[in-house]
Amino acid sequence: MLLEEIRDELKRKGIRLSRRNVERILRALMVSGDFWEVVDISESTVPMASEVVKELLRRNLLFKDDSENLRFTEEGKDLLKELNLVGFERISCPACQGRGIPFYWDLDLYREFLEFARRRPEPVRDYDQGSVTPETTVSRVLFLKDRGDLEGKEILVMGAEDDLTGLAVALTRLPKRVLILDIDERLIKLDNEAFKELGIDNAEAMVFDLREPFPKEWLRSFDVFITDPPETYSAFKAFVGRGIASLKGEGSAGYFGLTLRDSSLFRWRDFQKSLIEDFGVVITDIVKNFNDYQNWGYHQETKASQIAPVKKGPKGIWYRSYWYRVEVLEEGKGFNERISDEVFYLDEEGSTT
Ligand code: SPD
Repeated sequence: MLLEEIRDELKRKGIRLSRRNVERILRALMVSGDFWEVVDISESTVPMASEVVKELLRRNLLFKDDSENLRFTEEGKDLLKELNLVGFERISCPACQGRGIPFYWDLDLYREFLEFARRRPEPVRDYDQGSVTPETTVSRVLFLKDRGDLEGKEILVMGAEDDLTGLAVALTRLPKRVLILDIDERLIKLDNEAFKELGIDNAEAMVFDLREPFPKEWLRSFDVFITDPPETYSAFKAFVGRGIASLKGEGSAGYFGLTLRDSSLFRWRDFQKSLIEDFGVVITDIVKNFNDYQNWGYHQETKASQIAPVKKGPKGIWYRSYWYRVEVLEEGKGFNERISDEVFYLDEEGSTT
């Protein structure tokens, strides 16, 4: 009953969640007292985990110790027994960190990428930056290779170039052409300097705001797109819809990350529906926690930090996303309208920008 009671209480506050979300948060709290680790383990949005924890504190089932760790009270422990819940256990392959793709499969690529990743500028809040680890970026490239989406392909990388995925793709020297678009000119400069230094002449980076429609020459022109959209619906449409509009057609593929830290499974259902019904693609892969994000310096300024039930920030990696691959079957139906929606980075589920 408690799971449903908490779910209903939070729903009244406008938070979309299911009883399984509450169960996952309780199971995470059984193995960690660190709020950010609990968000990670339970795969919750920050508003969801914050409100569930606050409700458990209010009901005297949890308390905060002197180091701001969350602990069950005796009453809380009795309840866990009653609910017959077991603490969460992370079971994933230590060799590939659960990605199914070992980043060290191509050590030369990894080492060369690290050289350039050292030049990466600090993340900017205005563009919701927070880059993935170098191991993640290299694994993304190897994932493309594994799926036959790298060699001889024309590849478009859209936004999130703080991850330097476009640079890493180009470093393989395997695609036919790489075009990188990002709003942040610091990253565009870094990429173009790297291509010049290395004599890579089939890759180019350009400043572009993905809220704007693509010019004709980018439509139906690429075999593969890669992106990592902010999690609002308008950003999803702008990034993924435009990506699909850029694809040549049957057999072309798209890659992007979707997180559960800034969006709920309810929104994932909308995204997935949109992929199939609006964009006409099939989802071929969804790899859990493929993308690990390094903490960003502006955390204290974010809504996530303000609504958290604890003042202390995250220690280790807590923000992850799933890696999606979609493929065009007969014909993709992309989206190429201007997006003027102000709610591009933040909405009721998102909080880390
Ligand atoms: N603001 C935190 C960093 C977020 C990076 N973007 C993740 C997008 C997932 N689709």
